[in-house]
Amino acid sequence: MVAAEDQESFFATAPPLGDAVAVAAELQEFIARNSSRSHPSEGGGRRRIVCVTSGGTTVPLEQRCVRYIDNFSSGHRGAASTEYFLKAGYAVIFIHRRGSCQPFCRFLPDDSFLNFFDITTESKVQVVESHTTVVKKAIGEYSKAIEGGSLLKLPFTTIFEYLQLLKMVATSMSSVGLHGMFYLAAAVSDFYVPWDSMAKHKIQSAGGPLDMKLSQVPKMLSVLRNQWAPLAFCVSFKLETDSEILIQKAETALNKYKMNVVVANLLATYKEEVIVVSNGERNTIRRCSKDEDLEEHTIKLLEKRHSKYIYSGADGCSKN
Ligand code: PAZ
Repeated sequence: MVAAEDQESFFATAPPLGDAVAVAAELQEFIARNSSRSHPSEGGGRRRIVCVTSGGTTVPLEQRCVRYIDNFSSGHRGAASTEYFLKAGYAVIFIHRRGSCQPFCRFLPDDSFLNFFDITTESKVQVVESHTTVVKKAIGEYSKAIEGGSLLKLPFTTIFEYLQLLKMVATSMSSVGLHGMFYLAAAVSDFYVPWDSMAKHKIQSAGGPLDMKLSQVPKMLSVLRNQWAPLAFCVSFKLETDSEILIQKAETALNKYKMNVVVANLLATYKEEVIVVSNGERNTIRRCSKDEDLEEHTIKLLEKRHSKYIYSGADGCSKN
């Protein structure tokens, strides 16, 4: 359990979200709209909402930030998973790192973006023939999600922004009796500099080597489970570099934070293989070729598990 004071002091001292009022209003409107729709799966019921987190959080070292510590994550897993959740009929709240990989844009390379276009006349630019299929598909699917109101994108950069957004989403869903799913693929900092003990200005190098003590970020998975979203279906991720400890760490997270599922992956193979760990079960999902998305299989499995959870009544809601 997180000491209540640690959690309270994290939020009390964190710099508030810049546009908290507007984000809260947008979020409430999204939740109300989607929860009044029906889910396309068998048996109907309310539309399912999943909160997908994606990308790495930063830890600023200075309040007027010049330097920061970052976490490994391109956001590809979160973006791909969002696409498959939308396909499965979920509405998705996509909490993502600014500038990280976005749903439906995974196949558009950012380093050679200009290679996609040709100038046809003085005033016209068009997508080059060889890329039209992929661009048309991306535009079509993205527009459908945005115009259909089933995708809400909320950006973060720092650990402070990320945890405030996660809390806001979880408590906004719970406050209307909606439990939904949390799919926590973001790579979240374990250590940080509390805002009130952080240097205000750029740290100067004239003073010699930097000696800095980092505090532990309160373990918010336990707060999510125990306070913000007690009945939600929670899926967390565990990334390790040592295969010897991966499963044991995933099982510890499963039990300690009462997650429904922990998806375990190794840095060396995370694009090829994940192990889905839940109470008494382990499923290894491997992709057969580079053209395949591991996330397609993972989301199919999670959708089934989520349905079972809902139909067992574990989310505390009636099935109709
Ligand atoms: O974002 P990405 O596709 O580059 O990487 C995904 C991942 C490895 C960050 C994700 O699968 C994951 O394990 N997230 C949790 C990381 C952690 O243990 O903090």
